[in-house]
Amino acid sequence: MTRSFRFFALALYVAALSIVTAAAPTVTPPAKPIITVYKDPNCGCCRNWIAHLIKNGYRVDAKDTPDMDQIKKTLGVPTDLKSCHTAVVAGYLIEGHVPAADIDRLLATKPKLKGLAVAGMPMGSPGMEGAAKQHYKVMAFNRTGEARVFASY
Ligand SMILES: [Cu+2]
Repeated sequence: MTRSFRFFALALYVAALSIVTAAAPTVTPPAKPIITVYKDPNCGCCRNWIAHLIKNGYRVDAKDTPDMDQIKKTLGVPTDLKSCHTAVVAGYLIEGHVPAADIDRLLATKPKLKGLAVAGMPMGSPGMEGAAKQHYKVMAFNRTGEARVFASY
């Protein structure tokens, strides 16, 4: 084996090794942010929605309060989009039974919005599972309360 061939073989080996290293993926997904959820202590569907969030990788800071109307007023939930719980994540408001997938999309695209809402408590939305299923819309609203459809189910 000539000296230059040995050097060439070594260089090849090093190159192959670095390709293998680069190809090995780091599979740790980025942690999802904490969602603060304000809810009435007696609200069962609120607890079910929290379970849905946790199942989808969110960390939840649940805050019980007997005066949800005051919370909604303070945070600025549009009157016609009110539901049971009100949540805050990464500066966005999440009102009602919004699916985790829509929160994922909101946080991935970071649109100029105040938040998302599912008005009322439609059957079949996350946390409102049961025999009956209603069609419902996830609305995106801005600071002035203007809303448009973000997703339909
Ligand atoms: Cu509810």
